[in-house]
Amino acid sequence: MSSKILIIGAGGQIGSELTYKLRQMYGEENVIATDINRNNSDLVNSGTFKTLDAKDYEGVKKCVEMYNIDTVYLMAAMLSATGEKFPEEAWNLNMDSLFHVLNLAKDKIIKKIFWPSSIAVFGPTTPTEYTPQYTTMEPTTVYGITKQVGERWCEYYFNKYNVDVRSIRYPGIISWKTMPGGGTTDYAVEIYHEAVKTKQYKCFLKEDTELPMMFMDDAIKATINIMMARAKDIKIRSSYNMAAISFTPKEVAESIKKHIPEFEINYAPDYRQDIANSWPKSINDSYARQDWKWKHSFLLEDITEEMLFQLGKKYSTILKTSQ
Ligand code: AKB
Repeated sequence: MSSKILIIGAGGQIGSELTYKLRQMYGEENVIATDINRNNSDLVNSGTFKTLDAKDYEGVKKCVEMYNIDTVYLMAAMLSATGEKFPEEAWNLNMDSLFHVLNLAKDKIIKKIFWPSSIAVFGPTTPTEYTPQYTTMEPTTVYGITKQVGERWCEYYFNKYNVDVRSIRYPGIISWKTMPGGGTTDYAVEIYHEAVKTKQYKCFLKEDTELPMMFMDDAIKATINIMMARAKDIKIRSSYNMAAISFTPKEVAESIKKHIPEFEINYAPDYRQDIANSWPKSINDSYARQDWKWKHSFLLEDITEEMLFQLGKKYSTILKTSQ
């Protein structure tokens, strides 16, 4: 029997691309996209879309029952930078939505859950180089706290109620279709947009801030692969470390300059610098590579080429249609 999938938070950076990919794989009628707002018009017009607040248990349950959903991808979350401005809202959104889907699975209304965690679960006392799966975790952001607590609950629901929940600790994700919103790693997307549009970028992190990053295609591949893996191969039920590459703002700028020599970057670090300083520089993801055969494909130069090519097309179309 084929899956009936619900994506909560489908309008966001990862949710939107996941929706497009899952629709290709399972058919448009089997993938229901939902979000609290209808801002992402490409997504809203691409298939079945419902307005849904991830915090509203009755709304989520109604949607699950209406469409006979068996699998939920819970992509709604308030990220690290915005979470620091609205700590209580971040806590409520990130925790309530997780409990709603965990409880639907506990009550056997759905069968399987994907819930993203993040490198934000780590903190300043975590070893920063090649951060291991099991290590000191003392996150200092509200977002990081919600992800760490969420991981504990996922493992608890698996152990206690046999809930099939699977999770990855995403690094910063780089993509060109939908903008990220409210994260500390967002600079690594904005920089490409500004390089194409204005050939200059003011970066909110220092030039030598190294963070783990990944291209969207790799992130989508990982998300789908962990969900397709056999349940017995998913040995970690909190969340898997997952890595691709690590780089600094200076390194991205240099890679952009190979294509746009006149590109200029300057640095004006703000409150997000402290968040970035508390996160790992690189991640050891050997468990993901071993258990469900995770393997990344895109390196920094591949990402730069693809981002500049796709954004070049996107902005020249916008320019043409506005003339
Ligand atoms: C953020 O910067 O908050 C996110 C993340 C690393 O989880 N992109």
